[in-house]
Amino acid sequence: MADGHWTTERSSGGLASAMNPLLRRRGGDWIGWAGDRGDEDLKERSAVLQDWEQKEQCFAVELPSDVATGFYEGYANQTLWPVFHNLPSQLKFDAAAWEAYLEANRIFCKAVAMRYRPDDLVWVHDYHLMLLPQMLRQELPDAAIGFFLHIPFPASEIFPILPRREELLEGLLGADLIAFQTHGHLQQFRSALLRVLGTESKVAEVAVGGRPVHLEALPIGIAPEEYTALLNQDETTAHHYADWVARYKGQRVLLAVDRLDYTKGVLERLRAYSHLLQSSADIKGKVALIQIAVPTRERIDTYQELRTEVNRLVGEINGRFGTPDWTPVVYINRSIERAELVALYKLADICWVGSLRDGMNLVAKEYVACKPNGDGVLVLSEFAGAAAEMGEALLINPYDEDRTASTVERALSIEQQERRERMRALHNRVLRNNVFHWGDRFLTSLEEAVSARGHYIDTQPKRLRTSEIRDAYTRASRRLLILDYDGTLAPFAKQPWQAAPSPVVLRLLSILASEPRNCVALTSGRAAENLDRWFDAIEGLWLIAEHGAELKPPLATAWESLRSPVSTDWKSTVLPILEHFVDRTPGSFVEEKKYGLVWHYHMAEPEFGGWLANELASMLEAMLADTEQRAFRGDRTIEVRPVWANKGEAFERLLATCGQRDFVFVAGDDRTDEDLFERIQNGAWTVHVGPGPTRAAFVVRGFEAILEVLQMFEQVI
Ligand code: GDG
Repeated sequence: MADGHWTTERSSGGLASAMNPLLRRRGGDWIGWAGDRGDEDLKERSAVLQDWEQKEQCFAVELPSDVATGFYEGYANQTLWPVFHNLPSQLKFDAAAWEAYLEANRIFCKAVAMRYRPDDLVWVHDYHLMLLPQMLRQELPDAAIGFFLHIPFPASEIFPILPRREELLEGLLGADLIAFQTHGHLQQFRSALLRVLGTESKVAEVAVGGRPVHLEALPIGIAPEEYTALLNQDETTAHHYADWVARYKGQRVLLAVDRLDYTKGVLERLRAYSHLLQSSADIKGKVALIQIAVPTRERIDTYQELRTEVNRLVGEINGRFGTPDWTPVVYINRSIERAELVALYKLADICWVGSLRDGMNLVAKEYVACKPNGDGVLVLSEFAGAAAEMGEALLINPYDEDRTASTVERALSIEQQERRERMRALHNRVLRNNVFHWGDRFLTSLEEAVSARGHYIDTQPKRLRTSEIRDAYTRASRRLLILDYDGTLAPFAKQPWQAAPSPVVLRLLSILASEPRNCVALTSGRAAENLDRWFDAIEGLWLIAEHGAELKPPLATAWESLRSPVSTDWKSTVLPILEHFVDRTPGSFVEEKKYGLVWHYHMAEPEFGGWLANELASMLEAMLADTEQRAFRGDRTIEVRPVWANKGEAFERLLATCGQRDFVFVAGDDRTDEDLFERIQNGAWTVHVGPGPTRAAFVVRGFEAILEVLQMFEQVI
């Protein structure tokens, strides 16, 4: 409401700044919340909104007042916002606000479904609507749904703090594409999936049931011409600029533009500035910090407190250092016109972005766009997403106030040539990676993700048909059979030593291995001694131990390692961690093998064991990132071993001796067998035992089905 009448205006936040030019150029409907209704004249309000529908293709979603408050000021901005910015001390949670968030997402879902037409692309924006992708998936199963997170994704130790974390992740996984501002945020999301849901993912994809969800890092850009046009041709901008050049004559201008939000580091900046004025006597009277702080979320206490504290600090600095002809901080606590903003960008010698954490930060890019000649320095927080692609800026840790002050001092005295080289590199990149490029990439990735669904379904495994495989086996003259042991030829036992092979398995292996047309290999994650004890007596059988780390050809007396020499120094670091988890998880234990260490939790309370396994897996993932070892999840196990120790590598070695084969049968039940399925070309009978995602061509329900197939082979003469 303004002067008793309803008005509409485009908001000045980052999302609006990015999407407006994109929508203008590409078209599309914008469906968004129209803001609080209050109790005012609703007829007039509806008329204004209808006008926007017709003229701007902006469709208002109305939220009842209590829902709006719980949703926006509650769960979105007091629970999600602080946690996603790694500032959990600011978190406030209230179950009623969560219900409102849920309800607001439902209302959005209805609004989208109502406007949806087949072949539309639905693009959901930001943390307010994290449940919407899944809700839409239920309502519109075939729709193309993309989600972009404008803010950062929190660190994996912080995300689990979030009340209702599972629902949020599941909500997002309804999308075909989930995109983030940086690779770092994407990695954090993957860690959260692992830690909270126990869901493993690949760098760019996670499988949800029979559906692939694509993951991508797509840093947002700006529409540079919206700034350069004002910079070069706008009279108002030119006026402001001329006025201010005269006004700030003899002073260097430092500029800061932020929503007045605690994540933007306004207080930290003011303190660093105070430090600078204190420590560099010759700077006094020669610099001015212009701080634009746009009011935001003013109904939330923390924001009111921030405003009070900023007012106090500005007063303190000006009171302490100011003179009758010099104001050290020019503080503007309202939104200004774009023309004024551009004039300020043009004027400023330094733009100071001090976010404590930020998805991207468009101000950094807008400033750079307004410096075509390279005259200006960007001082940028390393915790803003923008830092990932703006390495030529002078980077700061905004929490380190005296070092930040030194960097700003350096920015004031940087050599012209260096300044221009840095700024020109930034300028070219900002122009190239603009918002249109970002939008096109998002929509193209979404389309690709949707078309990959078909391929995904085509590559889903089929049920194994015994008659077909019998014919193929019978016809073949050079056969290769590779069989996993635990879970594939025998049921899982609670303790590894309880899983001794049954007489049936021993007989089948002996008969099949003695058939001259066959080359038969038993692969296992078990240690070599264990396989020797059970299977050494079977003539003609290849043995592959520790997932492919070691191999023993028929009749050989010694095992061959796939790599040598092999260092196992890493065990001394990993073992204490696994032992710590044994202490925390009654019923679990550690198995030490030659190449690997395994934490088994079959006998632990399943939910508790699974929960700690998620924690262990993500801890090991981070710890082992730069090493040759990885943590692999098996059936209620977590195993640490070298990456090269896999069944796929052993397969190559096997082929080198057995030669090419016209019938290849590979059966396995867990993750380690997937390496093999992946390596083997089309035409092979790759069979996955049990439920769960797989790259195998066929599936069977349990180990009994594999024994039936082997019995059928046995009967073929
Ligand atoms: C979120 C993420 C991410 C500011 N003051 C005025 C004004 N602005 C404009 C700026 C800029 C935008 O507001 C602020 O964008 P940011 O990126 O800095 O931050 P958020 O609002 O927090 O946005 C952020 C962004 O989404 C996009 O994905 O970068 O990390 O938090 O465009 O110019 N505009 C006008 N007057 C002002 O006084 N006209």
